[in-house]
Amino acid sequence: MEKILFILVVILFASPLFAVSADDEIKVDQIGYRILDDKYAVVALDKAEYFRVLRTSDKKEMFTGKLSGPIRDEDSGDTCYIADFTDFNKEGEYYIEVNRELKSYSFTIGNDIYNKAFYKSARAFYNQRCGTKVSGPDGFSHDACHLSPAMFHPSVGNGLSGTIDVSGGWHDAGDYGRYTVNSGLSTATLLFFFERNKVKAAALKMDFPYTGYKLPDLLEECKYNLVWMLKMISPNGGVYHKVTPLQFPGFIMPEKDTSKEYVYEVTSCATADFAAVMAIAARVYAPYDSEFSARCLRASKKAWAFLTSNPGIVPEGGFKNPADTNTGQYADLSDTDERFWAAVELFNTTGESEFEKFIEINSVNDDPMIEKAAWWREVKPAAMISYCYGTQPSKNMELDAKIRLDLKRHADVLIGRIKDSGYKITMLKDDYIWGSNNIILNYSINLIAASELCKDKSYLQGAEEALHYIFGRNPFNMSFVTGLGSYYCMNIHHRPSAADGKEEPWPGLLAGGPNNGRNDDVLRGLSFDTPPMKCYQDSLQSYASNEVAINWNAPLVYVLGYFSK
Ligand code: G3I
Ligand code: 9MR
Ligand code: ZN
Repeated sequence: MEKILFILVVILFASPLFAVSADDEIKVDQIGYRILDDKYAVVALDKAEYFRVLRTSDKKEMFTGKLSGPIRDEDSGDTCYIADFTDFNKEGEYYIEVNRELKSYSFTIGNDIYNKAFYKSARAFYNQRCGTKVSGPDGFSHDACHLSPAMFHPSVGNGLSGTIDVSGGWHDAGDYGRYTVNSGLSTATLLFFFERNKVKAAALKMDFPYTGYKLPDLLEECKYNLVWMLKMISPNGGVYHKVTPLQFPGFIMPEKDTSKEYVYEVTSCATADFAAVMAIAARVYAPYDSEFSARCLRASKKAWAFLTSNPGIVPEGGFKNPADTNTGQYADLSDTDERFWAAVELFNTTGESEFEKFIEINSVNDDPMIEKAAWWREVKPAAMISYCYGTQPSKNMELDAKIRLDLKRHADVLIGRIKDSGYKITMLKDDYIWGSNNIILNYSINLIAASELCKDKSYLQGAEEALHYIFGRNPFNMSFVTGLGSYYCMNIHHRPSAADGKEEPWPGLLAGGPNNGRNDDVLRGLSFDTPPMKCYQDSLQSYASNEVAINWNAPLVYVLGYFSK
């Protein structure tokens, strides 16, 4: 008996869980903070006064401070004190202690803290590949999947019937569908990152199990999805909305999913998003792969021609699943922002006046030009920023200046929100929607853009605060990205993670996050007065708060990449 007890004690102390245990009230970024950054931890307690920063290796006290606050944080319902240890600038591994008993998780102070997370979140795209075998040093793998030709769903019309090869691309999310609208913005976000941070982006190594790749890894990865997108263009230049089965499959590995896949009708939202991302690709790939670049530009222009000959939303009222179908809809009542974005990217790539005119006409009523985060249904913020980054000599400098001015105002508003918030974030109560973690990261993309386009580096700190929230400084004291941080979500709604027989979820994936819309039974089961920032559960069943998706991982890659070294 004693022997068993002894073994139990040894196991307990040797287990990683014991080593990383912490008290939930003391919330830090479990990855860490860069040396010269602002450094805040949040202490969610009714009463506390002082904090200490201790070195993990020997528990030596390195820094002490007085907590500021408290801030009554409405969105979380928490009383938040702030531990500000900005002045502590020594590289190393530390934790925070409050009231001489409560401890935080360990975190690192150093300038290369985001490198691993950048790599993992980017590599997650490779892991989402459909139509091919996936394997790698992380130990996660699946066999080639979804290779059978898809059927045209009868609702497609236009005399199209029979089958079509639409294999490839990235699995959208926790399901295995491929959706043009979402693919467009996701790939574009990665290409924007590449275009605006060339040296760093081109240096990223993604450990592909292939030889013979010639492009920078991130461009190889994006090309894999773009090649699939090119299969989705229909004979008239319009682009099919999605390829999915009629119903979501069960929790099985992709190669086990033999449900029949269908291609759905052309939509103007899909066509415009396609035109935009193909135009971006045309210029980003030009120096590396002129043939592919030219192919993307031709496809983009063909899609644009479809849009000009179909000026209203296609189909009328936007896409809706036919009666026999129950997969993702990416339903959007308006395609004007998507069309605007297509025009911006085509202008940035070609400089042609047709696009410039379209941009001018379709922005006269925008006031302000930007005040929100981009997401799959609302792409105008991304378009506005892209216009300013554009370098065509014929661009309208007055319009450019107006966007920059409004971007600066927007950035000031975001910084103000961070100051007032208990968790030091840019989010509004209404931002806690399905995929809210992508809203906070897209705000950061806006702040990074503001810092570059309005020449004010102070916005960068605001952009980085989002990472601190994502990696643990949140009500759950949990990292929302699998495999990163001491304590991260384990039960993501991701079929390969649930079906592969491993306890560990697939790495580098960002959970959707708190969703006050409560669009699943788990969230509806939470008590009625749960504050918006707490409408989340690390549960496999909570697809509306704990699924992962390419359009949420893409801004994560962007922001991590920006702050990586
Ligand atoms: O914009 C409104 C907002 O104004 C309102 O306050 C709020 C209240 O719930 O709703 C908001 O709209 C919601 C929107 O997401 C933004 O959260 C819609 O109700 C909601 O239906 C919509 O959910 C989408 C979901 O699919 C269901 O269609 C998500 O955005 C979208 O990310 C998600 O995408 C799915 C794919 O369909 C299938 N693959 C997985 C992927 C990720 O979950
Ligand atoms: O697994 C599906 C997920 O990928 C979708 O985002 C989500 C919303 O469309 O739906 C999930 O599927 C669920 C379905 O909608 C309702 N029954 C349970 C399914 C699996 O949890
Ligand atoms: Zn697949």
